[in-house]
Amino acid sequence: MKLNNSLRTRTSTLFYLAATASLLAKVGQAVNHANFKTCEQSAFARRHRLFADTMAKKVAEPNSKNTKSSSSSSADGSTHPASSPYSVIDSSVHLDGHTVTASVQHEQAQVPLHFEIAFLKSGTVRVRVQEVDPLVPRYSEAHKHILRDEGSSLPYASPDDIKMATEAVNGLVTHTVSYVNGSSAFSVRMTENPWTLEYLVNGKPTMQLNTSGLFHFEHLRQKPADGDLDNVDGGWEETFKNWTDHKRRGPESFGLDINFYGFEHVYGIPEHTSPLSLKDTRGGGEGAYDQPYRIYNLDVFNYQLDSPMAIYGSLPFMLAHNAEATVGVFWVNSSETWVDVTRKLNRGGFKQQSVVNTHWFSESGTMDVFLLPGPSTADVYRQYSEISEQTPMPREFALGYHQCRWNYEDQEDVLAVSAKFHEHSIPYDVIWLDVEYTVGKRYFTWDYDKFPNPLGMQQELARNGHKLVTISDPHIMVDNDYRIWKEGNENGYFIKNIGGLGNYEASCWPGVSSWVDFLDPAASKWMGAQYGLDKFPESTTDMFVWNDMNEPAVFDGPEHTMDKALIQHGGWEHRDVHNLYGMTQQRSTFEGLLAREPVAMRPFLLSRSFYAGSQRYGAIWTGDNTASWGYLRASIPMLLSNNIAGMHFSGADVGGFFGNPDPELLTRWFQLGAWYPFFRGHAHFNTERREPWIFGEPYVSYIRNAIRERYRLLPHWYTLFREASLTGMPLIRPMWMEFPAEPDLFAEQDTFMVGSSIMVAAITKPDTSIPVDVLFPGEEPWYDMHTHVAYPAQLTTQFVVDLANTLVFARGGSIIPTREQQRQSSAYMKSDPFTLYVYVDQAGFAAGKLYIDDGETYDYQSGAFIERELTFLGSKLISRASPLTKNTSAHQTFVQKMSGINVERVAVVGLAIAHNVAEAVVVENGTTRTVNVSHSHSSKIVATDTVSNNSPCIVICNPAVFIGGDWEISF
Ligand code: NBV
Repeated sequence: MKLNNSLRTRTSTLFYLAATASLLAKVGQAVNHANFKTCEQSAFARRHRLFADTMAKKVAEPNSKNTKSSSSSSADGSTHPASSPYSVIDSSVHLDGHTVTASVQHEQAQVPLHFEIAFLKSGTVRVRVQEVDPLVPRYSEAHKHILRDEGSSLPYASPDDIKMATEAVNGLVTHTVSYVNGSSAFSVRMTENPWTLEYLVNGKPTMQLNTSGLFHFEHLRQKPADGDLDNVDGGWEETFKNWTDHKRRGPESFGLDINFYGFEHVYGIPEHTSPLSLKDTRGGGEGAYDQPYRIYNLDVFNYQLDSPMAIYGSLPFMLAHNAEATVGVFWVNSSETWVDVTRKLNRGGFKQQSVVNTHWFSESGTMDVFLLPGPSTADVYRQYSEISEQTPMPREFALGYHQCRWNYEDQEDVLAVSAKFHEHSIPYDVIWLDVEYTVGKRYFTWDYDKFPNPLGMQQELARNGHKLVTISDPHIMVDNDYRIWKEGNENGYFIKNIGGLGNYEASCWPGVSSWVDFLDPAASKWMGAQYGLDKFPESTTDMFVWNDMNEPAVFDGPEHTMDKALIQHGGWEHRDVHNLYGMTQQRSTFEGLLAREPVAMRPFLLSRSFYAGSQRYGAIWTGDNTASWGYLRASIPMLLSNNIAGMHFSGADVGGFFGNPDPELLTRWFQLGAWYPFFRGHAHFNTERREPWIFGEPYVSYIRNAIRERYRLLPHWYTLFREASLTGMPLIRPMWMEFPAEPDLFAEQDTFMVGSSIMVAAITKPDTSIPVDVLFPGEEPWYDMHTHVAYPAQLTTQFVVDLANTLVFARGGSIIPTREQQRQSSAYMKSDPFTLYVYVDQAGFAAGKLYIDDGETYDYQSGAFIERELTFLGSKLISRASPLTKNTSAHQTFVQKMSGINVERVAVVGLAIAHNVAEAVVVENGTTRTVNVSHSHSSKIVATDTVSNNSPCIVICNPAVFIGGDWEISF
């Protein structure tokens, strides 16, 4: 059925004009802080901070009345003041299989709490707490949405490997639960009175719980009669601006301190604009914050840089790192959460070490926290992958460049932009349509005045290997003539008003709208089905999806989102599940896209909001940034933090959403964006056009080079996704992750790694005459990837980088696969040959991987992939199948399909060998042949220092070895 423009209602148009005008007025302004709560304005958060203050005072005055305070000693002699009103009820500690249970009680409350402390196979410890007998059920299903297999079959340790011993240590009854796994010994020491928990790895304390005494659990209670309602500090109701939040269950929050002993740096818990190494949030020195990091998905217009404010997405996963170890914390809860960070640095003290104190508090639900012991970063991600699914293999085209704008006006505009890319020989994969393609923001409709032939448009794009993405938001316009609203209403698929009766209605883009309740499996399935080819008019399998505004953004709601007391599926309040909203929409879209084709193809979708678990469904981006150097620079720690937390496939709007970038900024943004896992240019409708060619020469050439570099390295990116999908390792990594024992790198955020073999030193300041310092870490040489000039490790070098250049270095010891032929889109590169760059280390060694599959189906799960391990030593390059190769018929068919796809070039960089080598010997399939070798030296030097070590580069010309076979090339 074709919906025509008569469906555009007055409400929608008027509303839209008003909203647009007010937006335009605001662009360029700072965030309106008054619209968002501070910690002091969020009643439960305020209570937890007050509690923390009280406890801190008690520690300072240990002899004050009513204080249960004592000091316990750690294995290495460190002491921690434990002062807490909570203690274990006598004889309640039991070891039952892999779980220790205990009942814990506040010194004044008569409501016992049930604690479960369990070991998982890899050494991860899970701590869960709620009332022994809750008055009414708490929301305890967050893990079902977040964890692997809905958290139902986590790999717990075998009970035989777990032992518990009880003894008195310094007068405190202490239970030590030990678990040995391979060469690592894990133990948890729990004191009874007060209750504390310390996690030791190989005898060393790492994470400590409640050693600052901040564990605080607001047990559920009867609501007093209205007249007697004792609304202690916002427990039953609180007001923010014009909104009053009536809490039907009263106060039900909880908080806990998790202290990282021996650490100075913590990372993660996106999405914030804070630096990579998280700043202190209380009592810190200059530049520290005075607010905790907030974990509450919000549409924050004009978000501020260098702030702990919540923005669109979040993921409560934190890492702590020191030169010896990395450990992690995963806080599984879907309600509003805050995290305070304070550090005590103690670098020289006898037996005293630095500690990072973190204080976590959530508004509702149950306490469910995982402690991941590491000790290496790879171990932490292995442990994380045990409980949380990792990023799956994406659709290959999604790694190419995406061109977006609010809005490409009409069909002609879309096709003209596409043609311009071809005219300028700039590859791109996807062109995007923002809200204006619809009839009055009714998703799943087309405005046929602007897009008279959407099918023809998609076919035209597809002919050149391009895809289309259309936007689809979760707010559904209230309109009885709009099929989606009508069906959703008839079936009760929308979020309900407070009290549970009637659809919640509020304003968003289309005007008065209702919101799909994705928590309801039937609603989720129904909405997902709208992406079916039979449902979404004129859609094709080359069309993909963008879910925006899914925090959810509500124009006239508290903090621009939903009232917490609204009712969702199962009778739960929105309060309990707020942070899941975006993720559940992503899940619905993902499942809908998956179901739309007879043969499952990997979906691609982009979401603005995210939460733990979102990584399973697609990419996210950092929302509405601004065209300024500050936002360019901030994109690095933001995307690194996402990657640290497991939300790998992320990007920032290239060019900046608001405002107009000048040519220098735009060029630098493309040069950096080419290294974002998700690479998309986007702009607000009120900005001037800034597609790659708009500023003419020389900029268009610089931008072309940046995009082309992305395409050359697509094989490397795809191989990195393979690694992430198997191991959970970030795609882009902070420097410390690859060089964990170099403290100078622990806070580094202008330079980052792409996988383990490429270092990008971002240029995020204007004025090309200002030198950029690069520290080359590790022990092996680094090679400028454009010039092949080598830089020795442990040297800081200054570079003056003109706008044509970027600073990208390959790590000595790595092999990086590329495809050098430039095409219109990644689709046309599928049969192209590969080039292998071998960057040798000091010993003349290098290793790398290459992973290839069909880039679109799930056949790789049955073995339809090629995964090669490449090793270079002593002037010989060897290709062998990775041990993960499955010799199934699917594998054989795929290998057969790939036959003829060869290595067209091997470039060995940095190997000092005789220059008279003229040929190489290729051994493949039992036959031997010789091929030509050429030599080159880099000539271009961008460092200001004189560099004498131009690296030799030996190029083996067209060895023509099969990319999927065993072979050796030597010279
Ligand atoms: O759909 C319009 C925009 C979109 O372009 C942007 O990327 C999103 O972050 N959307 C927000 C809604 C309104 C923004 C002012």
